[in-house]
Amino acid sequence: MLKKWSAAVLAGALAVGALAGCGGGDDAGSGDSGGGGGKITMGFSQVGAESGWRTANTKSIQESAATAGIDLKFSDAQGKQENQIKAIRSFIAQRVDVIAFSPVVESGWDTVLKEAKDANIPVILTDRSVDSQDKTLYKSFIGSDFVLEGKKAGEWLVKEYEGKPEPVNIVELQGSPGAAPANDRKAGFAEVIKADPKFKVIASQTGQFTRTDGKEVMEAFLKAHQDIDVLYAHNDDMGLGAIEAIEAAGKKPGTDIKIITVDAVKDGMTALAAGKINYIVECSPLLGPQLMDLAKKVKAGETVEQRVVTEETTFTQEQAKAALPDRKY
Ligand code: GZL
Repeated sequence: MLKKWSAAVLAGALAVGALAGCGGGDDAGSGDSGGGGGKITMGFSQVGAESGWRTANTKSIQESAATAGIDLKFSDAQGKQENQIKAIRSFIAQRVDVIAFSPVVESGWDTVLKEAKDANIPVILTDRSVDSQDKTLYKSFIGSDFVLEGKKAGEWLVKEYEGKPEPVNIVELQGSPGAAPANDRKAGFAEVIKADPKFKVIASQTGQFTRTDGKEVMEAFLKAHQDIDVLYAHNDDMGLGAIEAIEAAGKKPGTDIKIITVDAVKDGMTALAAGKINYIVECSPLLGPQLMDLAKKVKAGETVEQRVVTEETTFTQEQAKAALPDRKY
């Protein structure tokens, strides 16, 4: 008798387990593995690990996925578009529930995004956008307005040199070639300073968003130009590398050469508080929580905003001193 009873219990237990598995399993037909109340799986392709901002952004994505109970498949593209395309194709093959990525460059995404759309896997862009004309290729883009960031940098410079007639010679350290923040921060800054011909960009070159390249390019700028008044660097890391070059050349960063950067990571804010940088335009890397909320809404079939602009501000030296103690990154 006992044997028959235990067999029935075992059969029942197996049936329940199987049902629970169906809810969390992946139904290859629709690619819907979250609909049955199962864990959402997100494939995320990250640009790389080029800067302090990127490190903080990766931390935000990974911690937010864990908090949201989302199973994160994370891939580091090491700055290469072909690696991101490979990762997205792998996520499609694995039939993840949602794909999110920060496009290393703006162009060349339509083919692989169409493959994700044909596989019925929603895509969310985070941090950087793409120049695809077909807005149905992604559900939402969450990130900063980089043109506005460039304009804020230009507006500070215009105010700083108000009433001073002499020419203002500017050198510019651009972000990585083809990247939306590099293109847009350059455009926004140029748009503002073109109002007054005294502002002259005498040299502009990519520093790849890294300290190492920022230092090397600034060394070259200093060798070629004795009359540099201002450095505009598209991120803190290149500005920090440039500070090393400026000091090695016997000049005082923030005094002999005024410096404007973008990001507001801790090392940048520390240099700003010390007067080695003069102004920082913030670009928040803490996109994780909003990305995970968007992923859950997209997976639940809810309509989401196609464009989510992140909140950010600007910092002077005094503001940096006040903000540093509470800085999260
Ligand atoms: C901006 C981000 C940029 C940062 C850099 O959203 O894409 O890339 O400004 C980072 O520090 O390397």
